[in-house]
Amino acid sequence: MKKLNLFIFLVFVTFQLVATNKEKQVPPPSPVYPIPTDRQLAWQELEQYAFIHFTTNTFTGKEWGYGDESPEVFNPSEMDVNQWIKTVKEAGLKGIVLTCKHHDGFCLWPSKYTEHSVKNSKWKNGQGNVVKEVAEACHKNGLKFGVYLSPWDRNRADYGSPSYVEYYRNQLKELFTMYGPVFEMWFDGANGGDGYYGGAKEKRKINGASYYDWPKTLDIVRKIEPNIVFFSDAGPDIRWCGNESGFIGETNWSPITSDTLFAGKSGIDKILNTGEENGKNWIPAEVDVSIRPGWFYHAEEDVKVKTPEKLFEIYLSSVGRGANLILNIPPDRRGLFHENDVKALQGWKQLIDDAFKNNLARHSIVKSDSYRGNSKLYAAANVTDGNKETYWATNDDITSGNLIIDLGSKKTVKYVTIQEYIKLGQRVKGFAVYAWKNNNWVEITKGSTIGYKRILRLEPVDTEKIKIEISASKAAPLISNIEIY
Ligand code: FUL
Repeated sequence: MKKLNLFIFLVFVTFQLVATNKEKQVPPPSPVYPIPTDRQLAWQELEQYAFIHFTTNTFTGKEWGYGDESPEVFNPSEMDVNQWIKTVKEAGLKGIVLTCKHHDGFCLWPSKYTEHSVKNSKWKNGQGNVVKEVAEACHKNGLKFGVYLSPWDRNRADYGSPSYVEYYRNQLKELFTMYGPVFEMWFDGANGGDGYYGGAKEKRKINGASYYDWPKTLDIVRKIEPNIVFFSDAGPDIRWCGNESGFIGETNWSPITSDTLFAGKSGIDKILNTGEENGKNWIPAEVDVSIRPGWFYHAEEDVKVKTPEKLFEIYLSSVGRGANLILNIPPDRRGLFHENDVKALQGWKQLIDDAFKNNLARHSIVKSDSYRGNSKLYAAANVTDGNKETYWATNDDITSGNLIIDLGSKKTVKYVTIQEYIKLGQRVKGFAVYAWKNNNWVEITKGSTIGYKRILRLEPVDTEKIKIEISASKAAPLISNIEIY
């Protein structure tokens, strides 16, 4: 009897060894370039954060200050950064990007390089510092802090000459050494031309491609903050989505060929909106949109705050299509988020929580038509294990395939979330979702790209099985996560 036990044990151990060895022999797929950098990946996982537009415009009613506004007008009566932080956190936003200086040139911190700042405002008798307050509150409360510093400055007399670029760089050094860590830097491409310019009151034109000497400027910042991601229309780390209405393309490639993009290029907005299947650079998109019609607070827009439902649509057409969302919430003249905005954000969060409460796929059985080298390392079960580092993959010569998720019993399905393992590049270019109905697979939706995350809203369907079919892919598809709600 004992001998038999030993024999069974040895057979078992041998099997295990063979199996483990076999898994070791199946190498992971090669990357499909371009691929994201670590800092881009960390940024992508934030998914959504707040934008805060605040300057003299809040008190003058403008969207683009001319640059001749007296610093004295900046005087919030009840400013409370803790109210901003609380609202932002409760809404599920992961950070704040603050307009430290907008096009009007007014600085929200007492920069030593200009008099046009909070130090000459009535607020706190010139002793206040919005940037410091926001940065410190973010860091203390586990939120990321980001900087917007408008390159265009309608206040400066020397705007257009080399000394202004020096000024701009000095301010970047000031901000990054005093208020870091900073996760994202926003370079606004807007340049309307006319302005106060120290009293010259004229139209100035700069050569956008050469004036700022961006490589040198970015290098200065990167040296202080190695993990920063730079946003501008075309990167280098993150690109604009091509509109300010709240959507990225249904087809959204993170790859794009940035050296062929320049402001004013015909069709650039469309290219930024979809990215390029064969783009040479990995530059994921960010969707910037305001909770109100304007970027700055205007009392007359209190009744035009976006509804929770509209914000939910925006969530689906940004985060739900593999872009990050930067949602602008402008403080009012008190220096508080207006009650209507707070209410809309609370409603929005509730809609998200309700929609994605119970992941029906979490404990389901998943099968695939094939998996890489028949190795468990790449099996279908990886898409529901809650581990973002594991994924289902096919053999290199197979660029299509399907995953069947068995829900165990009939459930009402409203959303399907799919994620690619983008560390090895974005691959999928065609897919469809099917539901099992009356002993048949019925197609319920289809699309092109998946990328970091794709959330599909369905006509609610009662079914016990969902099939995801990858119909076309640039190389073996790699799916890391599937959720069903
Ligand atoms: C634009 C600016 O001109 C707007 O004022 C706002 O800051 C928006 C986010 O970017 O280019």
